Order: sequence, then structure tokens, then C-alpha cells
Amino acid sequence: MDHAADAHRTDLMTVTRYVLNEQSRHPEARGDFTILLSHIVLGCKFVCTAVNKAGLAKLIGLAGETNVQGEEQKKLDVLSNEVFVKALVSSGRTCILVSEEDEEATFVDPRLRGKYCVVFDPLDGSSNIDCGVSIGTIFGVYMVDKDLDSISLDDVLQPGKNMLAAGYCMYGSSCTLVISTGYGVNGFTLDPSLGEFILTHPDIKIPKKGKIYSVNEGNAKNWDRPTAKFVEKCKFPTDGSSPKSLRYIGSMVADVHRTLLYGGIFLYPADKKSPNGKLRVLYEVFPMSFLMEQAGGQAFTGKERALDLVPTKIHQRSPIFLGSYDDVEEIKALYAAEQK
Ligand code: FDP
Repeated sequence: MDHAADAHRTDLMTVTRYVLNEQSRHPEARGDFTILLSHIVLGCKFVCTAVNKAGLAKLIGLAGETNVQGEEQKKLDVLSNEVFVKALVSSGRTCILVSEEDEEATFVDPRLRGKYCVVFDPLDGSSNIDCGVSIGTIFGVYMVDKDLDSISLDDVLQPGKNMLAAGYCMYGSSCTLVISTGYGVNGFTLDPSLGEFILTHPDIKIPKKGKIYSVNEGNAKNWDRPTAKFVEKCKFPTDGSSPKSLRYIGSMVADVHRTLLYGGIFLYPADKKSPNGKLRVLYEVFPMSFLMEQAGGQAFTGKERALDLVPTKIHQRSPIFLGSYDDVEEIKALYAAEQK
């Protein structure tokens, strides 16, 4: 009998246990982050269940349909937002929330305030819902270190390098939660029979160089020169290496998840029509860049290290190139050459 394997199967590292272990790095910690995370995890489990049922929408009336009782059902992205906002507020550990779904930031009632600001996209890649393709929730966490009565929007308009933690949950063939609290990246898979996220991908490290590029090539006619040159080199390498494969799901969480595990580069560049690209700084670019750096990769905006960017608006966009260290190094060199 393989006792080592048996021990592995019976000694389950849940995400809560993992974060509690991490807490020991901070002797002054009182478990506030663990409580916050357990509320985020609850939101992820709820959305996972709702997403799994979405295919039955026509039958039982979900996501914008009318159900058999004749009740109008909420669209999944609206529902997911409500679930996360309520879970985060009720944690008693948050003071400012920025959601992709809400035009304005939410300032939590002073009686329920805690020291964390959470920026999130409750259901990213929502144009993929109706065809059952993987979608996800993305989140980033900042901490305020001041009197909670004097908080302002500036407390979330901070560079990504000030984030305390970031992560995403992917609702795909399995439900996978990938998080970093600044000490590497770990992936947990939801065991539906236990209702717990179990550590399945410890200490994720992105390969130094990858064989895949991921971009919406339909925008190619509007790209700037460095992006066009980079993609040309992916297809027609001049150094004797093999061409890279193109993979593009069009759902950021899924494309970034594959990039993290297999290596390569994900890009949503600026183009003539969208000079700031498409993806949002606070709850798409920053959390994913934080994870990439923690996994040994890089993230670049075309001008600077993505995590150095200082946002001035909560829904600001930025071009982004992220992934394997060497691949991002190449695009950085092309932008540097363009400057000369
Ligand atoms: P979606 O529009 O489906 O919500 O920012 C949202 C996002 O998806 C990302 O998840 C995805 O990477 C990107 O947009 C896809 O954009 P394109 O359709 O322009 O390629």
C-alpha cells in the first residue's frame, strides 16, 4: 500500500487552512484577512453553482429568463455582483469596494468597516456565458493604514505593487481558485463533494519562456508597430526556433490561467481604435500582473511595469502584455527600440 499517497489524500490543505498557515508570517495578524478571504471564497462557490446551472436557463429560467413561477431572474453578472458585494460588506473587514459592475465605488457603512479595499470583476468574460466557455471572478486586495472615517477614493487608486493579495476563480471544467498573498502563487480546486477548495497546484511557477501567444488578432490592422512586429515574430521566428501556437479563448481568466500553467504570453495591446486597450487596470490588469510576477513572469503596459502604473480613475483601462519572463522581455525590447 502506498502510505505516502494515502497521507496526501487524507491530509487535505484547504484554502482556509493555507491562509491560516500564511498568517503565521505576520505575528501581529488577528485573522482579518482569513475572514475576508472566506467571504470571497463563499462568493466564488455561489457563482460557481450559478454558472453551472446557467446552461439550464431555458429549462428552469435563469439568467435573464422568466422562471416557471413567472419570476424574472437576474442576469448572472448582476447576480454575481450582488453576491460578492453582500459577502464582502458582511465580512466586516472591508471599507471600499470597486466592482466592474458598479459605476461608482461603494463606501461601506462606517459601522461595518474594516481595513481592506477590494477591487473585483465578479464575472469576467461574460460574453462567453451563453456558450458555456470558462469565465471567472478576478479580485485584488489593498489595505488602508489610517482612520477608517477618513478614507477616500485615493485609497484604491494605488499602484498594483501596493496590493496585499490578488487572485481569480475560474468557472471551467472544474472550479479553480488561484491566489497570491505576496509569497508565491497557489491553486486550489473545488471538491464539490466537500464544498472545499483543496490545494492542487502548490507554488505555481510560469515557464521562463513559452510556446503560446494569446491575442485577439482580429484587431491586427489597428495595432502599433511593436505589437505587430512581436506577433509577426511569434509566427515567423528569425532565430531558428519553432513558431509559437496561437490560443485565444477571449475570456481573460481562462487565457491567463493557461498562460500561467503552460507559459507563453497574453496580450491585449493598445490599438488605433482603443489607445488604452480594453482591459481595466484595477480589477483585471493589476491582479493578473501581481500573480504573474509572483509566479516568476512579468507584466508590461507598453510603457512601464504594469504594477507601477498609478490609476487616476477606478474604471481606467490599460494595454497589457503578461506572461513568461523571456517572452515579455521581447516585447519590452521592441517598445524600447521604437522609442529610439
Ligand atoms: P468580455 O468582453 O467577454 O467580458 O474585459 C472583458 C473581456 O471579456 C476579457 O475577459 C477578455 O480577455 C476580453 O474582454 C476579450 O475581448 P475581445 O472580445 O475584444 O477579444
